[in-house]
Amino acid sequence: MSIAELHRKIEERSAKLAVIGLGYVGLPVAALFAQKGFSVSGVDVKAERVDLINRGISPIEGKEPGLAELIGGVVQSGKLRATLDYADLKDCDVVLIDVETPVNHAHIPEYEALRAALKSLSAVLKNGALVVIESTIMPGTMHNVVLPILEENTGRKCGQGFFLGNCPERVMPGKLLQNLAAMSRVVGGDSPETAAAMRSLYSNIVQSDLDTADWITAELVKTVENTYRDVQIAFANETAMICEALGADVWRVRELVRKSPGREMLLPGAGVGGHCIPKDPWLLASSVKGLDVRVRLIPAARDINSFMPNHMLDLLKTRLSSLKGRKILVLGYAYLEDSDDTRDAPSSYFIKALEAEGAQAMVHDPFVKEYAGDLYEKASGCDAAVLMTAHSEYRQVDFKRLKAALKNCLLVDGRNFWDKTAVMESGFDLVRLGDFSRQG
Ligand code: SAJ
Repeated sequence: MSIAELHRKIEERSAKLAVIGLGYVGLPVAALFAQKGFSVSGVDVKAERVDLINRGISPIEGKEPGLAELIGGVVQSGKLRATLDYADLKDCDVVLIDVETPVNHAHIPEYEALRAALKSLSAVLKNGALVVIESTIMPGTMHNVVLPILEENTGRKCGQGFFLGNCPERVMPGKLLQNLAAMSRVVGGDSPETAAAMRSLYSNIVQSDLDTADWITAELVKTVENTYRDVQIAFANETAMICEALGADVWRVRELVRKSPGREMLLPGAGVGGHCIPKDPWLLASSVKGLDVRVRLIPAARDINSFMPNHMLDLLKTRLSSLKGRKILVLGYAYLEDSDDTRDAPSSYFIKALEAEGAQAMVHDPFVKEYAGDLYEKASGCDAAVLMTAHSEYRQVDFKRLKAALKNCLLVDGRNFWDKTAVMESGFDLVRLGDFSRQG
């Protein structure tokens, strides 16, 4: 099948689609294309996930508006079917790949899942089919990893026996369907014709810009946009620590800095977690390993942001000289406010640091089952409370009850969350990240 024929089938929506990896990216994408009338086969390695989907049940935790209903509808209509078996993809014209692409402790990208998916797909890939990598990958991966695996394992040439694209996803937990429809995407093709066919495909589910590009540009856009955010957050965090040292209030400084045009200073905080921001800078930095360019700012920003949970311990120790034998109430475990997503959560590092000092962490999080429960019961007998995640529920804290429960009226605020006057008038000793001003 030529790219022109494939393009036509896409336009007619007669092209059979497949999505490999039915996680928080792949499953919503598969369901959205199915809703548009495409026949979609989804492949995953987890049997229980496949079974849930085929029963019309969403396996994705957390509040994702509209997703459960969408999945139920497209499974019921027979447009979406999940399977463990790659053989079910043999008639597919387009295959999207949404498998995990983690980095290891040495910050090197690990592509086991990607390699396995590509090899299994190669064994059944239809002649002339289009393969699109949606996972976030290190710039250069399309040319140096994906292309060789497909050509070697199919025995066919890219651009003739199959077509190949990169279309990085832009999603955010809690807004999966909304972001997929609303956010622009880069469609990187092996040729302009392939990129045009990809635009035609994605125009079914994306209502925003679809910008055509080559592979390296598409790979760079995704990793650069998240690295940009990480560096911006690191700047805010380092400024917060400077303000502490100078007895200033970073929140007031930030408010006035932002009055200057183009100074959109981000928020200092107790740490930077999640599935994207802590990982993607390493994918970008690794892309030039061994080449004649020194990458200094990106690792330095990661170092600052990774330090913030330890800095929260430093703030605690400005009041409690020794933490040994202390009980500390940790408010928030999820990496993001009003989310149950705990991937790479700053609180996990903060708790490890507490325990290394011989303290005990009493963790509360209304969104994380393991840590839900009565906040004041958990506070009972604790030497301090430390706010790590800005869950809205913590706006309703009854300071009188909290004060009665705690052994010490000590609060550490890692997210500029509470009004400092109100808290101090409630009789608390309040330590605020970034604010060592006299009234702070
Ligand atoms: N954080 C700060 N200060 C800030 C912003 C965030 O400390 O000013 C912390 C958060 O507490 C969290 C971490 O950084 O622990 C990440 O927060 P995030 O707002 O970046 O949320 P994520 O991780 O869901 O990022 C995703 C990314 N989207 C994609 O990868 C497609 C990111 O590029 C988006 O900017 C972000 O969603 C968004 O806000 O949409």
